[in-house]
Amino acid sequence: MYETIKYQVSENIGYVTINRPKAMNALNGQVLDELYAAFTEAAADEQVKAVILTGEGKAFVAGADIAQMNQLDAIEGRALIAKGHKVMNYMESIEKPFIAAVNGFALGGGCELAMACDIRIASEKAKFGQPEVNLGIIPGFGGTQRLPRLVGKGMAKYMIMTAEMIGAEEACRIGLVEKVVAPEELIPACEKLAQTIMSKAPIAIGIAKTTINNGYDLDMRAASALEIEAFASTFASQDKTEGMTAFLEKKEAKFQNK
Ligand code: DAK
Repeated sequence: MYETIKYQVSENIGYVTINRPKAMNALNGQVLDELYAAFTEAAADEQVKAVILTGEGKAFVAGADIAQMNQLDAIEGRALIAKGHKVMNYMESIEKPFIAAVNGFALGGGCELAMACDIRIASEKAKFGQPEVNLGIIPGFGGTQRLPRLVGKGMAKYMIMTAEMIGAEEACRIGLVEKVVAPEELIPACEKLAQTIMSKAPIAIGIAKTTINNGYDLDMRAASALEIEAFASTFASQDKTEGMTAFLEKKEAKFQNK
């Protein structure tokens, strides 16, 4: 059904793999459309409780498709860029955890796609960069905004203005990824992380994700008000009763997503 990505569900995890290895999984309009469709499937599927996003071959995603971008006029370019924003904003709005399994090059739009995930685990072979200024453009899929929010303004400017590629360990040191593992450990480490998160109360996980995302750009007072209401809504869930009762009865909680 999909041509540029692979999507499968196994043991409550939706696996999305960008599958254009000959073009280093570069993002063209079709990839973005198919990612949006797969994320919509994952969001609607009650069996899916977490998503792992990765790339086939030696790249995670080596950026927007330069061959396609080169053909576009300003109006068409604007449409492509709007499509990218739509996909990445959507990932942040879905109340399920998205884990980026960064297997190789995550450049330009690829680094931006990884940043739109909730948590990033990188293979020791991964490389990150925002090389847009080499092409006479700037990051266009949220990189000027998400990168400084993750690594600080100075480091974001360093990466964007130099176009320098950094390795996985450096990416971890600056806060761009949360963990670095051996290549063969990448998917197992992401699965273990997904299983840990899936063992918690799903409603609380979803509300935590959206409260962090929605509150991040507000001032502290408005963000605190948001947290109060979000917190209160967890008290309406049966999972809250289950979690607290199980603790007091020294039992394991069995969450129902209710
Ligand atoms: N787009 C299209 N093809 C790509 C590609 C890309 N981003 N990256 C690699 N490829 C293709 C290569 O052209 C090559 O194709 P063939 O020659 O085999 O046909 C094949 O993948 C293998 O690549 P290499 O031969 O270069 O492989 P290497 O191992 O030597 O090098 C590399 C791997 C990832 C370091 C290198 O390929 C590279 O530097 N790639 C480009 C990285 C890059 O600059 N990415 C783009 C960043 S800019 C916008 C929308 C979006 C954006 C901006 C504006 N609007 C519409 C306005 C976002 C922009 C970006 O993401």
